Amino acid sequence: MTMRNGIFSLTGVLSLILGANLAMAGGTITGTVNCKGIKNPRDTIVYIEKLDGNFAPQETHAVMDQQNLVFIPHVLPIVVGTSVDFPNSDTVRHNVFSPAGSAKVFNLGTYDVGVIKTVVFDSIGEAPLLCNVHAEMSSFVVTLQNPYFAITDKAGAFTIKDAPPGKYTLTTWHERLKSASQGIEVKDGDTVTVDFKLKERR
Ligand SMILES: [Cu+2]
Repeated sequence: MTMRNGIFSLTGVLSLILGANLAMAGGTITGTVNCKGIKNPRDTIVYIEKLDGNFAPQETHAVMDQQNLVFIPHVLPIVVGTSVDFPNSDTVRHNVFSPAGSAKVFNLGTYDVGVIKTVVFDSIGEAPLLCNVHAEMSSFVVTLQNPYFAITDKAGAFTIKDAPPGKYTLTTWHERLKSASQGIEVKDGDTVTVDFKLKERR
């Protein structure tokens, strides 16, 4: 074998490996959420309901901040088992808690500016968050089975990348909109487009 052929075939092998890696990257799920009855569909979570296997919690803690008597973000989707930090970045004390019936029931007590408290969200479902000091404060942590989820922007757009190939149920969550589901099929290297029209919860 000549040197030239050697280099040529090495390039061939490399591109085969790279090609295989690209094919393993999964598919993209994208689309739009439209709604009736509320200003815009922002903060709708769109997620694959269930995938085979168990998924590791997120490696870095998720954060639900408190600033100017507002929880930031308003809606926080996470993978089950993930730790969420609740820093008090405000100028006043807060008492974060979730009411009975939440996927995770807890009460952090009243705590000072600069303090960070942490909660592990170990079961799937929604946990509304409230503050015992400020009735106007409200937000949600939504715990999901797997990391294939996205949250919509003001225009209702969402994209879930690198989803493993397969047939799934894609479902929505919004604090005021009725949940909806659609069957989808994800293929390697492909994009599936899904649009939802959501109505207000009754
Ligand atoms: Cu508060």
